[in-house]
This record gives sequence, C-alpha cells and structure tokens, in this order.
Amino acid sequence: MAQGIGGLSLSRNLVLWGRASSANVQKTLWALEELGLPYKHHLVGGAFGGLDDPQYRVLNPNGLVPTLQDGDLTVWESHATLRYLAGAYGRDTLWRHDPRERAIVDQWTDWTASTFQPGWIAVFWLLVRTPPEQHDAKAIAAAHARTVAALRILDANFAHRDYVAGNRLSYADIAAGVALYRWFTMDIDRPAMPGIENWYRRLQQREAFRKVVMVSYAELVGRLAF
Ligand SMILES: N[C@@H](CCC(=O)N[C@@H](CS)C(=O)NCC(=O)O)C(=O)O
Repeated sequence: MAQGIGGLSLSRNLVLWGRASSANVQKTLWALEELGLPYKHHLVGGAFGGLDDPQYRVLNPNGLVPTLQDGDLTVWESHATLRYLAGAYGRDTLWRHDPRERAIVDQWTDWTASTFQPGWIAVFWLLVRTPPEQHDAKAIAAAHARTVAALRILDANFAHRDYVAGNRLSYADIAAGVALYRWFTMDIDRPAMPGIENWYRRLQQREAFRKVVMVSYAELVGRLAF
C-alpha cells in the first residue's frame, strides 16, 4: 500500500485499458511512466477491438479508451486519470498542493480538452486518418487555423515559464504535450513559435515522453474505421 493524499491508503494495483496509439491513452501511459509506477496494460480499442464487450462497458460505458483501474477504483476520461495519478502518486511531482497553482494546471488541462485538442485532433483526422483521395482542403485549412490560434496562446504563455503551468512539469504538460510529436511530424505548415519549440525540446529530454508519445502512428494512416 502506498500513502496518498491525506494519508489515504492506495492499492497500487494499476491496470490501463487502451491501445498505445491513442493520444488519450498516451496521456495516462505517460503519467504512469513519468511516475515510475508498475501497471498492467490491456490493449483494447482500434484494431484490437473489445470496446463493445459487455465486460468492458461495465468499466467504461462510453466504450472508449483510456480506462484506468486502481484496485476497486475505475476511472475514465484521460484528464481524470491524470488528476488521479498525480494526486495519488505524484504529490511531489505532477500534482500542485497550492490551490492557486493547481488552478493554473487545471486551467490549461481543461483548455486542452475544450480548445486545443479538438483542433489538433481534427487536423490529424482530416489529414492523416482520412485517405488522401478524400481530403477536404477547406476543412483541413480551417482545423489548421484553429490549432495554430490555440498554439499561439500556449506559445505566448512560455514567455514566462518553461512548462505549461510553471517552471516544472505538471499534468497540464501531459494533457497538452501528447499533441506535439504528431504536430511536428505531420505534413503541415508550422508557423515559428519559439516557446512551443523549446517546450517540445524540453519534453524530448524525458524518457517517458520518448517512450510513449514519440511512437509511430503508421497504423492510423488512412484509417477512418476507429
Ligand atoms: N474524452 C475522452 C475521449 C476518449 C476517446 O475519444 N478515445 C478514443 C481514442 S483517442 C477511442 O476510444 N476511440 C475508439 C477506439 O480507439 O477504438 C478522453 O479524454 O478519455
């Protein structure tokens, strides 16, 4: 048993469900690796299937990945898994005790869900997952413009800090940072954004980022099925 927030006992029996090529699963994987936690990993979703199995729907009624279990706790929604892992096992690293600091971590984490990720995921789907003969140039341009606008907001933030919510890594970096490898490897225009580029360089120095985020997405190219 590990000691969590307020001395709570934590079971440390971590199980992650979800294919490693999913950006949302990569968030949970990165946090697990960053924190050096042992975990079981069940590859489900995508070509692995399994999301419609009644047993899986009990764990996650959305039929999506990731799902994280820790003993008798089951959590879905990638950002909820990040907050759980940070609060339970990353109190001195990914978590922030000061509510004022944590507000900024949550601000960027929620901004990623509401603003940044819908844009960059749209670019990825329209450009990479959609077969070239079905490309919609207008839709790609609109999604690209929306993503660049969001990235400019994040870029300006790095004028004052090295990481998304301060001068060390938090779960906000994980939520937003899974986009970077795909952003920097897609065949798109990338307006110069020194803050984002420096942040990407910093993240590449982390073993966990290289291991779970900087991975091939070849299995997703031209594939709209899942
Ligand atoms: N808001 C959810 C979104 C989860 C989601 O859309 N997951 C995708 C993968 S990124 C999924 O399960 N797709 C079906 C599949 O992989 O088969 C989260 O952040 O966890």
